[in-house]
Amino acid sequence: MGINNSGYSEIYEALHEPLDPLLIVCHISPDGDAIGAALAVAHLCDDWSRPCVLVNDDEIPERYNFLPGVERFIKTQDVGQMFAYAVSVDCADVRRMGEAWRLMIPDGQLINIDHHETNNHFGALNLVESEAAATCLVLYRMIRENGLQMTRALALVLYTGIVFDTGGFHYNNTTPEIHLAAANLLSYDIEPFVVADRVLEAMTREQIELVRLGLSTLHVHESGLIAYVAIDQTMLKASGAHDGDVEVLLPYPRTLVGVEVGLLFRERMDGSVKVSLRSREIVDVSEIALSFGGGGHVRAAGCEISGSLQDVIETVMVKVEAVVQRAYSANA
Ligand SMILES: [Mn+2]
Repeated sequence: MGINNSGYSEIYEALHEPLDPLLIVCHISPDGDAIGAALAVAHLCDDWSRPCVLVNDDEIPERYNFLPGVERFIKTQDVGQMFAYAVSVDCADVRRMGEAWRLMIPDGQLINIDHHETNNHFGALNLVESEAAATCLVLYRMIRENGLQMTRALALVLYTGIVFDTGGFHYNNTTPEIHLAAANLLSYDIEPFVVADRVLEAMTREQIELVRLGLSTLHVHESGLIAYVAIDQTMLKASGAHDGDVEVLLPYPRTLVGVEVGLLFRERMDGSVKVSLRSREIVDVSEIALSFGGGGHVRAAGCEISGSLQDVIETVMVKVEAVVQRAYSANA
């Protein structure tokens, strides 16, 4: 456990004891771990008869429609109440909560439950375990340590977060502990194929079209160590896909043999560019993301930079080249 962390029982009591409604927020552009973790807290609240509201600035991607309770998410702009109690899950810093943090009253109590290395302990109470592969694993530990009851709905959302953040048990964050947790969760009548299919594999026709267009932009650095794809608004419109669908392109640049850092650049409507970074074995991409005001993990990180797509690509590539070069000379 990290510095300034609260214990599992303290977090449990803070979630369980107040009767006031709890605001549950996961990060903007929510992914499987964020959504799973937010829903897990909501299912716990249901078990305790504590009212709660699930809020996000963004739409929940349709691939998560199979999750119990997902229809309860409300867009931040549609929430007409303020909260004295809130929990953020899978958010490395307060900005990742988007506009939803404004729904807290000034003296409100925020509980920060997360697993990002770059988490800055912004909560009144913090449970940040950066060695955990997923926020859903942090919640699983909290549930087990407090002897709380597991239900099928809870098991399904937690399993989903774990599958997502381990890339289907592919990444190096896949530990014996997480397999044991997954085994336990599967015993609640969970179908592993349904989760892997919906969360990691299934693509809509529009998403496949986006992959086709996106891969045509593939650029490989002369070193062979860096590759990126870039999606602009024209391609997004041509594919018919939504903004949140662009993530389907994320795995490809790093998949190329020999590539250490793979990047995805996506042009946003507001004149900014979202940059997602993945590394294979050596480079710490969270450091690169952090230098541009973003954050994340050693092997997966992201940031948002204002500027034109081409300018942002150039700026980021200069930084990535320098970091890759340094990493390889240190390893030589
Ligand atoms: Mn996560």
